[in-house]
Amino acid sequence: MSETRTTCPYCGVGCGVIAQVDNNGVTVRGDPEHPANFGRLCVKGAALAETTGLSGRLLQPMVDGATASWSQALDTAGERLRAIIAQHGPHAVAFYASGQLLTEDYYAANKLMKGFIGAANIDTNSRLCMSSAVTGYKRALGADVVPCSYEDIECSDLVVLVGSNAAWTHPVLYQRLVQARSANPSMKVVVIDPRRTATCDIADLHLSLLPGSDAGLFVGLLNRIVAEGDARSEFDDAAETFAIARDWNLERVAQFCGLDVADVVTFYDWFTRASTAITLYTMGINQSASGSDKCNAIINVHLASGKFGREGCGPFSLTGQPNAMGGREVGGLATQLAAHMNFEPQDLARLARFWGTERLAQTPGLMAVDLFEAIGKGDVKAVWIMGTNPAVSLPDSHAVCQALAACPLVIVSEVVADTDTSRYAHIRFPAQAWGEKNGTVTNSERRISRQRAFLTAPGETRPDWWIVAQMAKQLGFAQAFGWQSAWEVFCEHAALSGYENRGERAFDIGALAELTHQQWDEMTPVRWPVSTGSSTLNLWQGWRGNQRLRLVAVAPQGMKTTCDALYPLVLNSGRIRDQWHTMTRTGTISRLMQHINEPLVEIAPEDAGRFKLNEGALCRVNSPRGVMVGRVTIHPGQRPGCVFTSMHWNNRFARQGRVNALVSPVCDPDSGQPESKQTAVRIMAWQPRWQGELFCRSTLTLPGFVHWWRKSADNALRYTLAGDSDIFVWLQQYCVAQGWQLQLAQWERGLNLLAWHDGNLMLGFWSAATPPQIDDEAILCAFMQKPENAQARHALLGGKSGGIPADKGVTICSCFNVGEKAITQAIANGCDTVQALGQALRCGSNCGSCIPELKALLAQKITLND
Ligand SMILES: Nc1nc2c(c(=O)[nH]1)N[C@H]1C(S)=C(S)[C@@H](COP(=O)(O)OP(=O)(O)OC[C@H]3O[C@@H](n4cnc5c(=O)[nH]c(N)nc54)[C@H](O)[C@@H]3O)O[C@H]1N2
Ligand SMILES: Nc1nc2c(c(=O)[nH]1)N[C@H]1C(S)=C(S)[C@@H](COP(=O)(O)OP(=O)(O)OC[C@H]3O[C@@H](n4cnc5c(=O)[nH]c(N)nc54)[C@H](O)[C@@H]3O)O[C@H]1N2
Ligand code: SF4
Ligand SMILES: [Mo]
Repeated sequence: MSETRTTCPYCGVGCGVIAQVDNNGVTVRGDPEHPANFGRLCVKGAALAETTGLSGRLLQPMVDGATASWSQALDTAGERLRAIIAQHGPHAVAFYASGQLLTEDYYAANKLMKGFIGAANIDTNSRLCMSSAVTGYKRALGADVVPCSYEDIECSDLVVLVGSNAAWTHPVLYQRLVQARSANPSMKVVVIDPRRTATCDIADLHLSLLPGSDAGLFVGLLNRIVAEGDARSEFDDAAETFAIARDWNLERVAQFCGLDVADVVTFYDWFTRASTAITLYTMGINQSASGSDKCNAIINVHLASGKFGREGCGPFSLTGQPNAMGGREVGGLATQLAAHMNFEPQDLARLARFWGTERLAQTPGLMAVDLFEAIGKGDVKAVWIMGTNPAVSLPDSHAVCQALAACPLVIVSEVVADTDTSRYAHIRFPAQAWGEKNGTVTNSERRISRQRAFLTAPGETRPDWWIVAQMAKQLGFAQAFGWQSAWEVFCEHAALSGYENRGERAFDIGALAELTHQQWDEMTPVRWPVSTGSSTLNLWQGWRGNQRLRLVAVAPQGMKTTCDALYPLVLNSGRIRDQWHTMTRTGTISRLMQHINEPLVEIAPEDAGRFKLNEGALCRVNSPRGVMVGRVTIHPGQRPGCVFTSMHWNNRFARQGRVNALVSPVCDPDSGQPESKQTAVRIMAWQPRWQGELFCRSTLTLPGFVHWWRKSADNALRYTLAGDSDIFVWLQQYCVAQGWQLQLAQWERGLNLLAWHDGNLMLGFWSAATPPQIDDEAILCAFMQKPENAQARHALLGGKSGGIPADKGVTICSCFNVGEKAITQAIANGCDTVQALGQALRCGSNCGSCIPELKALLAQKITLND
């Protein structure tokens, strides 16, 4: 048995994980000594062991669809890249990287592109995520510094969450907040979000503002701070900023934001009177065509009110991905250089000196959305995609897919074999996954932690930094990429951060540059700066030559999209509790699929009535760019006029489940971040002729006339199907072609087809005019056993006497697999608190992420009794 301390590869909270490997396989638990989580894990972290299997992994390099050796794949990729660079120049080549790469991988990719290929066309998925926050900090503070820590949240009197559903997206941090709030009765929590989310569970005030209107609220708050006469005004541009704010009186704010004046006043009173206040903001702010301004509107109120640079205070942009912050440190974005340097003469000269290169890119490269447009136009002819799935996550996915399909050279470094993006790849490199690779990540509070390998790397997988270094050799730059291990890359990165840095660059971990390999292996989590000189940040002092801090004059703008008679609703998109992005790792884990297993379209009761949509009905959501198909769920927490769906579904898990097929690529001019949160759409109910549930043993390629949603279940795959044309002929032909025996029958609500091989159930299909409510557990048991006797087979056929009762409802508690029906039963039997439910069923007693839902079920019961 062995135990390894490592870090969770999902969200930016950056929880420490202890992985244990023994004869029974891998188990994980929270690291009690890690300062991000002190032993806690959320359900995604707790399910990490289940992701370490090899099914679906990319284990071999591939060239033009055939497996290849590393030397063949590298030779071919090198040859094709060299040819494109020779003919069209370095600007015809681009990298598209990810905040899920480790710092060492990221550093290597950035160095190769900017330092040696000589163009700055390396951008990353952080453009879709953090770039507005980066722009906001750089404009105000002179550097990309997050001026807060998790402890600041715990000791603040007022915690404001804006555009953040932290209960689901930063669950362990949210649980720290829940605990701090119950320990400190004078703490208040305000949530600002058009939707009432699970995060509102602990809110003293929820401001359900109009989508996109946040800047108005914060500029109005600045007005109030100025009006009270104690605003700090020693900052650059203070006079201009205050002047604009004076036009934003309460009535104007309330109207602009669609809020009651009284609620706005409450928020302003609390903020101005609190001795400490901290604002946490994420995608509801950043993902906007004026996201940078929104970030500055938030930073302005903290600077002007003096709620900055001291305990319990500050504008705290939470990072999403596990290493979004590391990417910012290495200069992963096309608009910056490594180690917090910029495209300015001194920085360019310094970096060229350090890297020993004469080819350093001199001007910024293309930002993500522009980059894919340039690929579409043929200006960029080769793209290397590492650790991200742009065919799903970039806006306007049809255009992105068309660009990739037309691109002469697409290289993809991936851990899984089949993604929406890798379908377009000419060359595929198999990367090592979490648990196999070594390196570092930096979390939201600037804390650097080690990810450590505890499994042998399978097949031909390699670390991402190694693949980059090999490619550098192919391109003739072997000397600058001679590293033998991730440790050497880390030390070079640390040395660069301290290089000629006399306090001008806030990111300084120069003191770590001399770590021995063993010291690096044993490194405990540390917050930067860790410099050889002073290692604290003087937050009130701007960086880059001690220039002053700045207020940014913000003229509030609304969303860019406009609703009209044809597209009357605003579509909002984001995350659900148990899935991670494009589902490549979480979508195949049964227990993470049980909470929400389809793309749900949440709509307010008023709108459901207006557009004749019933709970559970299928619907088509259209924008001028595309369509997605989802299932309606009526949610009183939706603001009328707004709908919400998740960003997760994609062509591997559904037909027409991609929300980005609808989203337009309109971006913030300063940060380049797309407005993923607001798209004008219409919704129409779709009543298919039949709906069905299909269970089988391996993935199916279904015919184009069927809509499908793939769901994972233990020991089988499950597809929910719907269509207008008959599928039975297709299914029968498919089963016969496999050599299976067919059994067809009528059940009480429709048709039923079973396919057998050697007494094993290979495929089962139940259809009806409305969703067939069947007991999937009984069916899954049949997949595991040989249901030889006639009675067992009859039960599967769904005859009236058969054992196909209704299902157990959605899984509310994924930690202990407790379904909604068991919970409502327990409530009916007298459980009237979350604690009582926990004692009866264990639900909610581990990570706590489902407590808001348990409370909602308890409240429903009370309403019924009323
Ligand atoms: N379970 C899970 N957790 C994750 C991830 C995941 O995929 N799954 N991904 C990680 C990553 S990379 C990221 S970036 C973070 C994102 O974390 P969050 O930003 O918390 O997540 P989202 O669901 O994208 O959006 C947050 C909220 O913004 C709200 N919103 C939409 N429009 C507006 C608006 O105009 N104003 C305001 N104030 N709010 C608005 C939405 O209703 C939503 O509730 O999550 C991280 N954690
Ligand atoms: N409409 C809409 N769109 C959005 C958002 C939204 O809220 N709404 N959110 C945006 C945000 S904030 C983000 S961060 C993006 C996320 O979007 P993506 O980055 O596209 O999503 P992931 O599924 O995390 O993609 C990561 C890929 O890397 C692979 N991978 C995992 N580990 C490794 C590794 O070690 N090495 C390599 N080479 N590959 C690896 C995974 O299998 C997966 O295919 O989506 C953005 N898109
Ligand atoms: S909160 Fe984030 S880092 Fe922590 S276990 Fe959950 S997903 Fe992983
Ligand atoms: Mo993100």
